[in-house]
Parts: sequence; structure tokens; C-alpha cells
Amino acid sequence: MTTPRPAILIARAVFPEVEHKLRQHFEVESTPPGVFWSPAQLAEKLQGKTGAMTTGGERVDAALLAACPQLKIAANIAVGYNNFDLPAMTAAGVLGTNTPDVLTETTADFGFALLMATARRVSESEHFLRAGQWKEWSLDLFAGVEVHGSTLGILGMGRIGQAIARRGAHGFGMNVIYHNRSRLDADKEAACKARYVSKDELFAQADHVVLVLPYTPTAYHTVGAAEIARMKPSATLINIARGGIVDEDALVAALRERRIAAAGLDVFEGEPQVNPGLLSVPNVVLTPHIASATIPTRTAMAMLAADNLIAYLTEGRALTPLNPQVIAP
Ligand code: 8YV
Repeated sequence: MTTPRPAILIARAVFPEVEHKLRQHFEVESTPPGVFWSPAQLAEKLQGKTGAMTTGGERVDAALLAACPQLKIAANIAVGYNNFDLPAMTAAGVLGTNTPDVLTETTADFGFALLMATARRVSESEHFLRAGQWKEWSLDLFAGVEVHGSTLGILGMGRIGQAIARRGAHGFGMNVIYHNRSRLDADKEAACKARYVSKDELFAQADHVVLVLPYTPTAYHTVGAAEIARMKPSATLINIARGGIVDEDALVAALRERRIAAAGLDVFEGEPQVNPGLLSVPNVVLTPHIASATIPTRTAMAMLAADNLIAYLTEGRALTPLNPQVIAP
């Protein structure tokens, strides 16, 4: 008698080649494109499954774990894992994995794209043009703020923060400052030409503040009215980390009153819902959480999540475990 193959759920539609790979190892239930499960539906779909391939949109918390006692692994297609209650997963003996490294450069490219679009008013001016409002050219038409040679302040100096720093320092001759939980070693600081400063100094000195820190419970509203008040009136704020890091109401007020020049946001506290205040101010560039969205990178992320599922459910090991103590208690 052959042992039955493990059953897994792909909780959100993935590329055909990823599903094909998984079907070589598992009984796979996939999710059609455009279908998104509520927490109750997700728990129902996971009945009898030992593995789940998730995205940032699926929460794996104590309630889900209690409803799905057979679950052994949740493989997130994301480097961030704030949708996982990791202590609860560890307590339930469920492994969590993420997708570091494969998205670093692509996400840094987008961070820079958003910075450029925000500083140089790309979206705002395009809306103006499309609305047929362009009648005359003038010297100050959509005059923005400088990028090259300006001061780039990076909050959160992990892999993506360093990749953004390299672009700023080497590509745009920017003066790079950063703040992080721990200071980088001298070699890494030299590679990014970055100088460590306090959080207060970062907000006060930067012409462009870029947020790339992980979203832990203590990071909630790291950027609130007080931090925004420290920023220069000509400064921009770019968020490609997680929406909850910024107090969006405080940001809307600052943008409306032009206390800072502009903001570029790829992430939102209640996404996919967007704070209506943000939709009502012109000096903000808004994108729907697409910083890692190129086909090669999203494929690499999904393949890494697939490889984690295969490695763990067939060989008891994982490539990028978040709570390795589940594997080797
Ligand atoms: C993901 C992200 O695409 O990796 C992350 O943490 O924010 C994005 O790259 C998104 O979270 C979907 O899972």
C-alpha cells in the first residue's frame, strides 16, 4: 500500500508553473484567480490539509490554528510575515516560512520609483494632463523637489533598506543616513555609503524618508504627528513597508496643510481599503502594494514558498524557516 500524499491548499491563485510543481508532490486544492477567502472560509478549506501556501492577505492566528489541527506548515509568499502569529504557530507546532532575498532588488527598484514619482510629481501631473487641464506651460508647472544630491533617510536598514541606500548613494549621489534597531557593521555602512543617525535626526535631516522596517507590534504608528512635525516642509515620506507603521490621519493632515511636500504609499493600514483622506489630497502617490510585483520576482517568491512546502512535508527541513524550533525542538 502506498502512503497517501500530503494535502495542501494554495490559498490565493499562483502561476501555473508553481501549481504544477506542487502537484508533483501533493494533493493540491487551489484557489481560482479573483477568489479571496474569509477567515472562516480559509479554516474550512484547510480541513484535512497539512500545508498552506499563503500571502500577506491570509491570517494564520490562534483561531485558525485551533480550527485546523492537522496543519503543519504555512508558507508565506512574502518576506514580511505580520499575517502570522508566530508565537501561536510555534506553540501549535506549525512551521512558518517566508521569502527573503529573492525580492530585495526588485522591491528596492520600486522604492526608488515611488520616491522619484513622489518628488517629481509624476502622478499628480499625469492626472492634470489626462483631465485636459494643461493649457499653457509655465516655469513652475509641477515643479517638485530635488532627488540627486539630496539627503535620503532610510528607516529600517535590512536587505531592502541597504539596496535602496546603494541606489541613492551610487546612482544619485545622495547623502544617505539611516536608523535601525542595530547599527550596521562598518563594511556594510561603507558599501551603502550610509551614516547612522538617531530616529529624530533622521526625520529632521532627510529630504526623503523611506520606510522599510518590519511590521512588528511595536512598529505600529512609528511615524505619527510628532515624527511628521520634525520633517522639513520640502520633504517627502515613502512607505513600502506596511501601512500600520504610519498614522494615516496625521499624514493626511500634514499633506493637506503642506507641512511636508508629498508622500508615496504602496501600503495602507486597512488595505485593500484606503483611508478616504488619502484619496482626497493631491500630493500623494498611491499604489496597490506592488513593490515586489514583477513576473520574475513574484514567480521566484512563489517558487521559494513551494520549495519550503516540499522540503518540509517530504523531508522535514525548510529553506527559510521563521520558527526553526518547530523543526528541531
Ligand atoms: C508581497 C510584501 O507581495 O514580501 C512582502 O512582505 O509586502 C510583498 O512583497 C505581499 O505581501 C503579498 O504577500
